[in-house]
Amino acid sequence: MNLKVVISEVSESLGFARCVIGSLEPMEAERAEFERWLARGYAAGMEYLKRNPHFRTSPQLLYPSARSAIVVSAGYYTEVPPSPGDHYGRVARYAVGLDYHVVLRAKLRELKTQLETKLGRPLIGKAYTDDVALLEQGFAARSGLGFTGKHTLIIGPKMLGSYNFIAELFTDLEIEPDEKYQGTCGQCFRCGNICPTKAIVDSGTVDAGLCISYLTIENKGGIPVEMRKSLGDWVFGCDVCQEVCPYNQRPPVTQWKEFQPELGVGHHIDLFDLLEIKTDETFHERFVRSAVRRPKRRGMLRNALVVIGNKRPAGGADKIRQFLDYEEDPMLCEHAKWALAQY
Ligand code: B12
Ligand code: SF4
Ligand code: SF4
Repeated sequence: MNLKVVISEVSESLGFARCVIGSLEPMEAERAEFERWLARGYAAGMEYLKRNPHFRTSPQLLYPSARSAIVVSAGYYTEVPPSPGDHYGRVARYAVGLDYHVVLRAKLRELKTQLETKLGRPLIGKAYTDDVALLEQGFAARSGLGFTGKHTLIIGPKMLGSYNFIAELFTDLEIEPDEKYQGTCGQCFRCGNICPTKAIVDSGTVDAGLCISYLTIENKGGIPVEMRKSLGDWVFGCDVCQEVCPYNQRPPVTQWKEFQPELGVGHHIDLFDLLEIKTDETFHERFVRSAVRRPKRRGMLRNALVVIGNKRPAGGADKIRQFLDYEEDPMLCEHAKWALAQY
C-alpha cells in the first residue's frame, strides 16, 4: 500500500484542495526571517507572536510523538454579491461562512479516522489550524503546499490561488516529506501597489500594524485617525491584495457548504444592526459560530463606526447620536464622534 496515495485520496474525498507531507525538522531559515520581521516591529500589538520564535519554528516540539505532518489547504472562495445598501460593511471572504477553526479541525479528525480504517491501526495524531504556535505559511511553503506570494500568502499550484486556509494533521506516520513547490511572482507587485495602507512594505513582507486585517481584527485599541479613510468599507478583514493577484483571477469556488455565506454572516454586515448590540453577551450569542467574534463587541463596533464615517449612509448620523446617548466606552465614543464629524 502506497501511504502517500492513500492519504491523498482520502484528503481529496473530504474536499481538501491539496495535500502534502511536511517534515518536522526545525525551520532554521524561516526562523531567521521571522526574527527579522519581529525586530522590525511588524508584529505590532500581537504579543503572542513575539513570545517564543524558537517554538513557532520547531514543529517537533508542537507534538513530540509525531513523525510527520499532513499539510492541507481548503478553498474558501465565494463570489461577492452586490452590497445590499450603504449601511453595510464588507467582510473578508475567509470569514463569511462558519468559523474555519472548528470546521477544519473536525475535517482533519475525520481524515484521521478514515486513515485509521484504511491502515487498520490507530494513529497518534492532532489537528491544527491558525491558532497554533507554528509558522504555518513557512511550514506549508517548505512542504510544497504552494509558494509564498509577495503579499506573504501561500499560492497553490494549478491556479488554486491563495483563497485557501492552511491546516495540519500531525501523526506518528513515518513518511518521506514532499519537496518545496517552485512558483514565483516574477516582476509583478500588484498587491503591494494597490494595498490601501501600503502594508506590503517590500516584496514579501507585511507590516501588520499597517494592515487593515490587523487593524480591524487583532488590534485591541483605536484605529489611528490618519488610517481610517483607507479602511473604505472593510468592517472585518481585507481581501484587496488577493483580489488583484493574477493567480486569483479564476479562483475555484469552495465546494464546502460550511464556507458558504448563507451559513455564516455573509459578505456584508448591517452596520446599523451592529450599533444596536449593547452587551458583550449579545454580541457573542449573535456571532458564536463565526470568526467575526474575534475582535469582540468593542472591536467590531469600532470598525462599524469607521465604515459609517467613510460611507456616510442616510440615517447614519441619527444612529450615531442614539449610540452616543448610552455608550460609555471612551474609545468607542471617540470613534462615534469622528464618524459624526464626517457627515
Ligand atoms: C499573525 C497573522 C496575521 C497578521 C500578520 C500577517 C502577516 N503577513 O504576517 C494579520 C492580522 C495582518 C493577518 C492577516 C491576514 N491573514 Co493571517 N495569520 C496570521 C498567523 C496567525 C501568523 C502569521 C505570522 O506568523 N506571520 C509572521 C511573518 C513573519 O510571516 P511571513 O511574512 O509569512 O514570513 C514567513 C514566510 O513567508 C517565510 N519567508 C518569508 N521570506 C522568506 C525568505 C526566506 C529565505 C525563507 C526561507 C523564508 C521566508 O518565512 C517567514 C517566517 O516563517 C497565521 C497562522 C499561523 N499560525 O501561522 C495566519 C494566516 C497567515 N492568515 C491567513 C489569512 C487568510 C489572512 C488574511 C487573508 C485574512 C483577511 N482576508 O483579512 C490576511 C492577509 C493579509 C496579508 N497580506 O498577509 C492564513 C493564510 C493562508 C494562506 N493561503 O497563506 C493563515 C495561514 C491562517 C490559516 N491557517 O489559514 N494574519
Ligand atoms: S489585507 Fe489589505 S491592508 Fe493587508 S496587506 Fe492585503 S491589501 Fe494591504
Ligand atoms: S499580486 Fe503579483 S506580486 Fe502580489 S502575490 Fe500576486 S503575483 Fe505575487
